[in-house]
Amino acid sequence: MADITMFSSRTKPRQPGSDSTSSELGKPPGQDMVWIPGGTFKMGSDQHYVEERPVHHVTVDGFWVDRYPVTNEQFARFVAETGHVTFAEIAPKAEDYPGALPEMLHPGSLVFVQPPGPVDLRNIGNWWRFVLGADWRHPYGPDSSLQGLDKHPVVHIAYADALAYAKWAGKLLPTEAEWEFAARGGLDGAPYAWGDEFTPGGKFMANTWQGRFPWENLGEDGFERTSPVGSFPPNGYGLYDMIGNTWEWTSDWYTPRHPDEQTKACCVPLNPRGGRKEDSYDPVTPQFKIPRKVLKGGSHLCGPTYCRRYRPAARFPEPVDTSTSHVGFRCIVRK
Ligand SMILES: [Ca+2]
Ligand SMILES: [Ca+2]
Ligand SMILES: [Cu+2]
Repeated sequence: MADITMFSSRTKPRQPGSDSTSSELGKPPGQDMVWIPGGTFKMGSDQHYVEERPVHHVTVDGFWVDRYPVTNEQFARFVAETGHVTFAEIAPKAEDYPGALPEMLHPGSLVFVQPPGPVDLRNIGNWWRFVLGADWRHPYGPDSSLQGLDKHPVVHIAYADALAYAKWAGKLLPTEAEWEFAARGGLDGAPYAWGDEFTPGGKFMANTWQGRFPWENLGEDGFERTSPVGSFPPNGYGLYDMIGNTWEWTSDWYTPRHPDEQTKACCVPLNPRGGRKEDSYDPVTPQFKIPRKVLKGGSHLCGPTYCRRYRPAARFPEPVDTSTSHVGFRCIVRK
């Protein structure tokens, strides 16, 4: 274990450009992008959900990251220029979904629908509905619109949609390690992106859920659903909404746990890229060969009474064909 002591347990947030001069870095490759200096950090957590274990050291190179999640306004510009049609706007093919009910083989997406009273928390169907006609322009269903939501993160985005946007913007999607390093804001090992307490001094630091999930939505943080990006304080790197508001896609295939800690500094993973595609299928439904990517950051639906995933270490497997009212993304650019 001796070699591991060379990593300090709590590195101070390094300021952008601290390990490169600004002339070396050049101008940000896009508007509202922040330079994240590379470094070695403790990825994962041993204190929360099993899939976050074990804590292990990882090194990532520096990269640029979007200061905010991609907004409806930005996504609209992409669609206007490219004519991109999102996954949720295309009817699923029957042959891809053996056993699917014919009435479900229409364009649609998963929308959170708040039940009127307490429900069985083991059945996510009690609050997730596949709503026909729900898509990024109609986030709550066919009768809804983007009115007043320009600055909200875009939602109902399947993995391919996030990827298409990133390509158009000349960017990439982050790996889980890059995303988590950025979310920690330099506070290596802290449970929250802002420190040791969920609501320091009673202050809400991210758009999460207050009340008894999923039927009591108190909105004490000011928002019952998504919020305009930048509504909560930034982390140590100046990034907004990493935690809460919407989950964010990463490029890594999901693994149910992290690799073991390497006890020699030589062998600490550098820029890890997650698991293998064929290992990412849901073991509960082996008949569906839909690979799953890692989501990070939690959403406005995460709250202490149901899901405590409003932390940098938290992770969730999302099938690439799934879009919902609480998943969006942001992009990076590697040097
Ligand atoms: Ca909220
Ligand atoms: Ca987020
Ligand atoms: Cu959650």
